[in-house]
Amino acid sequence: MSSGMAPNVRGVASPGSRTVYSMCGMCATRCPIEVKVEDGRVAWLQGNPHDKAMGASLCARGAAGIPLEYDDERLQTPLIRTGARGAGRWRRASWDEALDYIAEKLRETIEAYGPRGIALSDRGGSFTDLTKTFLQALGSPNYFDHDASCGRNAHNASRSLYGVGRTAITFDLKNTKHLVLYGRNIIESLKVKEAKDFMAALSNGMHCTYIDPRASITACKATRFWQLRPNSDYALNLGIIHEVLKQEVYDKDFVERFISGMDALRATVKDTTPEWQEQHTGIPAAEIRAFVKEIAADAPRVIFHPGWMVARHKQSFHVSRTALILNALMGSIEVKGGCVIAKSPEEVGHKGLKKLTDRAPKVKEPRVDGAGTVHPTWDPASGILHQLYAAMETAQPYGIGAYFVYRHDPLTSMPDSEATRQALDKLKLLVAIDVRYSETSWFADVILPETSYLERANILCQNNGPRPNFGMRDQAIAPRFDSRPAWWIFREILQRMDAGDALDFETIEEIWDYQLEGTGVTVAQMREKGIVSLADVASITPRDKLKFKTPSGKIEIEGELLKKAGLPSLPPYEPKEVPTDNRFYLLFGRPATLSHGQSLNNPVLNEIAPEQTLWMHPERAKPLGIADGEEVEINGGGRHSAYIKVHVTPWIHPEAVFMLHGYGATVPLATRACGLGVADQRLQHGKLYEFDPAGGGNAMTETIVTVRRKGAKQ
Ligand SMILES: Nc1nc2c(c(=O)[nH]1)N[C@H]1C(S)=C(S)[C@@H](COP(=O)(O)OP(=O)(O)OC[C@H]3O[C@@H](n4cnc5c(=O)[nH]c(N)nc54)[C@H](O)[C@@H]3O)O[C@H]1N2
Ligand SMILES: Nc1nc2c(c(=O)[nH]1)N[C@H]1C(S)=C(S)[C@@H](COP(=O)(O)OP(=O)(O)OC[C@H]3O[C@@H](n4cnc5c(=O)[nH]c(N)nc54)[C@H](O)[C@@H]3O)O[C@H]1N2
Ligand code: SF4
Ligand SMILES: [Mo]
Repeated sequence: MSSGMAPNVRGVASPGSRTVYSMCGMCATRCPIEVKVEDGRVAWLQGNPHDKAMGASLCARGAAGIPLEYDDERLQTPLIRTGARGAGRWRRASWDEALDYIAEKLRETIEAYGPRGIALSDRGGSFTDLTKTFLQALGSPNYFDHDASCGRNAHNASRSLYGVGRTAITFDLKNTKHLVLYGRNIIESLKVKEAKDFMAALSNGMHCTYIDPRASITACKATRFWQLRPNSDYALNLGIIHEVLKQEVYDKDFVERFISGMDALRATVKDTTPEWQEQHTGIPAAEIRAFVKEIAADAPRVIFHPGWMVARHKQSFHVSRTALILNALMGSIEVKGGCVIAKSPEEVGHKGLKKLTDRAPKVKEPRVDGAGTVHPTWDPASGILHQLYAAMETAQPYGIGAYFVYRHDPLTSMPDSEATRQALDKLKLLVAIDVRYSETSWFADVILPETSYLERANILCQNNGPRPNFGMRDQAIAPRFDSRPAWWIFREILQRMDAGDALDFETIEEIWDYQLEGTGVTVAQMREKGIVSLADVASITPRDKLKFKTPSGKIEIEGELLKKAGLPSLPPYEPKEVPTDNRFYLLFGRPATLSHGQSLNNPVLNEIAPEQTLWMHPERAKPLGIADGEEVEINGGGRHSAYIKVHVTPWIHPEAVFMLHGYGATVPLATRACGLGVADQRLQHGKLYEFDPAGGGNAMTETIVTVRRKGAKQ
């Protein structure tokens, strides 16, 4: 089995042409796609036209799936480390060798720490039924997703108010009249369908208020742009809520029937006037008053987007929370052009997919990060990743010996790579399952190559939403290298560990049959269009039937979770330090053509990648003697220094500098990306264990860096 195809993984090398419906894998949005295959090669990729919102569109990254497929600079065979961790010395291994090696180390881990000493993190989302089953079968509760450095604060904020996570609140952008975005750079940091709906809505006259310390492309499209001070959005929202209550433009019927805790809200915003917020955010009080009149006229078709992590600081949870409260005040919940709570198949009269996790015994051990117990506001379903690393460091509350990173690159995605590396180095076993050489895989003990998204099939996924559906990633072509799909890899490890039969399937079709049991949907139907929609029209619950999934059935401004956690439901705004001299907040973001750190080695995306520069306001550049286009030294926490070209522009707030994320890779085998640009995560010194206590997410935008001319004195 050391080379060629594993007997139970299909080879698809048939001559002639065919069309396969599948899912893009160039970012975690996983858009539905149509793949044209000619003589066993991918000839064309486009959006799946059977999904109306998608049409044939793809973004630049999606279209660059073909150059990734035919690039040889990706993982080709299992590798076992021979030198020191991170030194880049490897030996090629057969799958049997690599998997036996892993099983042996897992047994050592179990002996030292018990099964709970095994952890896994992945990219969250549609396919986690597989990874959760794998861990559950091994007997460990320690499944994590990537989200502590992404949208966790928004997620946990949503749970605390509405009783459902962030992805369960969807936005009817097409029909909205006013969209409010807090650093949600919707057309650069994009999802294809959402970006299309946004552009269509703008053409139909939608207002868009965009709030960001820097002007992104979305700012250029918006009807109003507020360049607020970094990390001050909570003050802004308290100011807006004050004015909404004062002008009495909230939906009184909705508030009366569906919100609990209005007294606490009134008390919190009593003095947070538009003038008060102006002191903190820099946004003129008169603008707040005008804005509130405008949204009152547009209500209830008004959406305050709770963001992804607006903007990744210690009160982010409350920024998202107050944005979600504003939606409730405007009565924009479960209305056309507002926020629609996602429906499960069961809620629209269908059976959902059968879960693989039901095939493994439940795990009773407590989670190592205390999510859901020590930290009641943190969703235990996927935890808070940095606390896993804290446990690797301290062996508290218990030790962690083995860690799988699957479709996840923490050395790029967690702040302070040095601290992350230090924690990972405590492990007995670090396994990376990836398709290319990530920073984390280079530091791992074993690298397992997964077949690319065009060469493999995944388990089916269930997408809850206004119109829930089942989606399929199907195999389009035969693998080019000695790689395997994830379901096969996890199955093989469980078999070597005698860990039950939860994943004992011979083919992906067998898994699909199991998942579809009782749904009335067949594999053939799934293959026909790639998606099976379970509702003809978007399901919006009428007000007289509306009930929220919280203990009280209402939107809970004061709820049990925060109370249990001993945290205030509406804390006062905490003003942040104002950095002066050569100190700046380091803000970051992404361009439309790159996905995090994974795209820069793609032959085409590398060619069109924007030059990474450091945006700086002229008022701050001048006293430092820094001119536009000059190379400067940027330093994070006095530890990590790098050189970067400055872009002097008034479109960044004077207190901050901004740079693109995803640069500064160090793996020599990824020759196009290696050494290109600066890694913001390495400048975020000390931020691995700094987080929002209520949401758990990392406080990355509180990073302060120093900047000086090359050769200037510190
Ligand atoms: N400093 C800083 N940190 C950040 C951010 C930032 O802007 N700045 N952004 C944050 C955000 S929003 C997020 S979501 C996270 C993202 O962090 P990650 O989830 O770690 O990043 P990704 O690039 O999505 O993908 C992770 C890995 O999946 C691999 N991969 C891609 N396709 C496949 C596949 O088909 N199979 C397998 N097995 N692996 C695959 C990629 O090669 C990559 O190594 O980073 C966060 N961290
Ligand atoms: N092209 C592309 N698209 C993507 C991704 C990708 O990697 N590439 N990743 C996907 C993922 S995983 C995610 S999470 C989303 C991320 O989507 P977003 O969160 O919308 O995107 P970012 O680019 O991380 O950040 C957007 C803006 O936040 C601003 N910001 C920084 N500090 C503050 C602040 O204090 N207040 C406010 N209001 N704004 C602030 C930054 O200046 C930046 O312009 O994008 C998704 N789409
Ligand atoms: S947004 Fe672009 S890269 Fe991401 S899944 Fe969709 S098409 Fe692919
Ligand atoms: Mo993200």
